[in-house]
Amino acid sequence: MLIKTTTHSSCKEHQITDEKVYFERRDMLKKMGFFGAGALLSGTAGASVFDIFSDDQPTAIFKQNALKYSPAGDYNGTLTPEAKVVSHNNFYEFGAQKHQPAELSQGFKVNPWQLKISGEVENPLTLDHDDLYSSFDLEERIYRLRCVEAWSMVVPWIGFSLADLVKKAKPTSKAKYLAFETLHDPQQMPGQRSRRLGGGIDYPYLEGLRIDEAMNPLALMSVGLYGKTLPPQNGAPIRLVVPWKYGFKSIKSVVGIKFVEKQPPTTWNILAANEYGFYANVNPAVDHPRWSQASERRITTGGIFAQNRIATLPFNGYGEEVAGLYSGMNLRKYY
Ligand SMILES: Nc1nc2c(c(=O)[nH]1)N[C@H]1C(S)=C(S)[C@@H](COP(=O)(O)O)O[C@H]1N2
Ligand SMILES: [Mo]
Repeated sequence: MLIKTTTHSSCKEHQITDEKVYFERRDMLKKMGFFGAGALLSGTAGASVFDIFSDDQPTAIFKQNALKYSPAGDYNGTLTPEAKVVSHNNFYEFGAQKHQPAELSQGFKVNPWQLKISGEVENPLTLDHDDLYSSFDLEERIYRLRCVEAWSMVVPWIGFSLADLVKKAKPTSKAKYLAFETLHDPQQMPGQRSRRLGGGIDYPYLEGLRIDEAMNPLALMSVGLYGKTLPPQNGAPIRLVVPWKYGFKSIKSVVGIKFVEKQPPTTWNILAANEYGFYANVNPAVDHPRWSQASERRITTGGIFAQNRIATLPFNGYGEEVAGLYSGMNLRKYY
């Protein structure tokens, strides 16, 4: 990935206010019984609880389950302000500069939407727009996101376990990998019309996971953040979040998940195989050919070059949960 030289120096009161409003809303939901084994949920076991939402504007989603995951390591309650999470983005389909996805994706239509689950499965299925919010138990998970470019954030996602989707699809014994695909719609995605704007990528954007990685409880299909449906720039209406891997694995605006026998091709690996591997596990001991991965800039409220620099942790701090997936593997070779 190219290091961009555009800076954003917005450190504004309202970003802190966003966070305050978020926590106040959480408190309110808590009082209303939406957090934990809420009273309103009794008798509706298995049903998701969410409010009426419009198609294009991020709106509130009520979570069903108690918070099950929280970031390890240096995390001390500091979320990246919502205003940063939705304005400092990598989504090359809407431009390769950090500020462009928020600006160029605002008319993006996410309803109707179809996510097709196909390939080596007994139960192929298609999830329509509304199914994305109602087919699986939604929960909130606060994860660190570590971009391969050496910046990071802490994001309160809403979503469901990818493992739940895998179980529903019933993989055959031949299914060894999952191949993910982003929407290909040059009319809506200007980066797919212009190689310069789209960073030279051949679209659609492709990603993949080994099936045991997909089954790990940390792997999340996200449909929201900060208590609302995903804004377009963060991958509406549904995107993958794999917190122990570099951010480029967390593919946005997914329309296809195919279960396959062989390791599938992936976008950044196709573009520069010596820089971006299939595994892309966060690893401070293996540098990118053009920069160190030993530390990272934690995005807080300021510009991208003025952040506190912190040590990068193996598997982004989730080693306890995922290191076992790679036991015996040479992580320098399989970067
Ligand atoms: N389809 C698609 N998915 C994508 C990308 C992209 O350009 N296109 N960028 C990736 C990269 S490099 C990162 S760091 C994360 C950023 O997610 P965020 O903007 O929600 O923080 O999305 C990933 N998913
Ligand atoms: Mo990234």
